[in-house]
Amino acid sequence: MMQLSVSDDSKNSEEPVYFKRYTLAVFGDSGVGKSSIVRHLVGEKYIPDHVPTVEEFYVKPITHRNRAYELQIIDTSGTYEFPAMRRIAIHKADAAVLVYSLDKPESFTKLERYMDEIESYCAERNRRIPVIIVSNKSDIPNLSEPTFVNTNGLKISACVYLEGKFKCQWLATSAKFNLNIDTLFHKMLDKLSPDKNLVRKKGTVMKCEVSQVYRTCCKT
Ligand SMILES: Nc1nc2c(ncn2[C@@H]2O[C@H](COP(=O)(O)OP(=O)(O)O)[C@@H](O)[C@H]2O)c(=O)[nH]1
Ligand SMILES: [Mg+2]
Repeated sequence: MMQLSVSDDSKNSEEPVYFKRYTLAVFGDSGVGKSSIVRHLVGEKYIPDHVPTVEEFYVKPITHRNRAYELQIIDTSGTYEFPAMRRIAIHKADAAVLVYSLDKPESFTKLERYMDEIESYCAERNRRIPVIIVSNKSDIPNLSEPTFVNTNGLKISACVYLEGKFKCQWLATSAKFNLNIDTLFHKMLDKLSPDKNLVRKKGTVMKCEVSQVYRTCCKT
């Protein structure tokens, strides 16, 4: 007689189990490399041409300190045409990445505007979110970070200036050569993880479908 075996789907489920999901919003002037940074993280090819973004949404499973996380990343347009979309992105975000690049000096001065928006929109909901400032395209030769003179008359780097002014971390990256891209997202997870010093014992890693990358795209 044929035997029927009943499988328990809940036990064999292929659904990944995450310790936590976080939404990150990436802001910065158009052309600084926001999409290239995010594309690199999710394993997509580097595109040498600039393809303007309206807003794209990526989901990236990532293992950090032996725990599986899901990052939901909002890649924004970088123009001032879409203030309502930016406001929604800030409200959704658990953290923000602000990008500038050395080949576009005006992108550095625009950081302040993004920072003001983040602070005022977050204040509406009585919250603060961690921000990391990124200097992208660090591979381009003969371009240097701006320098500033502080109140004591000492010359300080952009990194010290930004960390002092906005009280947030700074990182130099190259999306073209994959320099510091993973570090950026791990630094952010360190800021977001409530108990970052708690490392799981070997062999208790949570399940994470690292190969799976979903992407939805919204274009006008
Ligand atoms: N040299 C160099 N070029 C980059 C880097 N990241 C992006 N780019 C180039 O800069 C342009 C704009 O990049 P994109 O990611 O579309 O910028 P976005 O508008 O901020 O999303 C493209 O031509 C990219 O190939 C980088 O790290 N180094
Ligand atoms: Mg883009």
